[in-house]
Amino acid sequence: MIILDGKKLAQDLKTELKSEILELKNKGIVPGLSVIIVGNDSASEIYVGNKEKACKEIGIYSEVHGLEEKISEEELLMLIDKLNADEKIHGILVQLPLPSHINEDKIILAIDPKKDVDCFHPENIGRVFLDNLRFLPCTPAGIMEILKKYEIEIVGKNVVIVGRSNIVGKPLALMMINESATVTSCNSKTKNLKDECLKADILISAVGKTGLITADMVKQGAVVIDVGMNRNEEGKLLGDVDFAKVSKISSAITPVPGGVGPMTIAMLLKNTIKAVKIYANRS
Ligand code: BQF
Repeated sequence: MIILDGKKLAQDLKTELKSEILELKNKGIVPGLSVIIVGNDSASEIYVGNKEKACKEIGIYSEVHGLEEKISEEELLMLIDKLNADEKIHGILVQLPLPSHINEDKIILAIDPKKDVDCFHPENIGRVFLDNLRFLPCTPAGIMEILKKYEIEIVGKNVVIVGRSNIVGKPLALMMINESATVTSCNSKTKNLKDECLKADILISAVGKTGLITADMVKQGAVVIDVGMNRNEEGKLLGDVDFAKVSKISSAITPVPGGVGPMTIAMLLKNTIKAVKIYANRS
């Protein structure tokens, strides 16, 4: 049984990206990422901290705009307009969730699609649908990269995805279809989740529920990707998968922490460097 080491892969990728950034710097270009965070959700603060640290590690200029919970939608839209026009900023990211008085869809629509490094804008999601790519959404891209680096075949495989969020499950299903997998998308209304999961050659859980995927739901030799990011009472990070038992059945599995999470961050960095090239070809 192989543990899919996302942390190691992310380190390798960062080393590659660092040398790309050095080349850009020789041309007088420093990639720039602007992160907007509203309010003080503790998980969001950790994620934004991870992004800042990763940028610093490889030489991306990053700025964090920490806004008060009570900021108005108009003020937030004004900041986005300003960043859209800012020449030193190539990528803009709004950390979700936003407070309930702000319309997330409206905020995402305001981001210049050429700076949308999270790949949340409908134009960029449309490009994922059409396999006509600009950016890829970070978590699904991280999962595809893990499979690629470990030479896990996708073509013709039964891929079962539990969870259908706009950020992970849905775009990942599109990307798996584009790679010629046979894809099943499951959700909380799925009639017999266990039977669906048992068909998977590659099983991906992106729900956010500790212990959702148990050993009896996994086919012998399946590859298991755990996107769950749950914190227990002691603040310990846990996935959706019962790792101890499932890892005895699977042929390969991602741990939490150290699996998909670090690759998500690495893909954000990759998108930010891609944004520099997109910016150079704007107009
Ligand atoms: C690790 C995220 C759910 C909802 C919104 C490294 C991260 C997490 C774990 C991280 C995530 C999850 C992020 C590890 C960003 C991934 O070592 O295992 C990094 O910072 N992530 C986010 O920005 O929003 C989320 C999960």
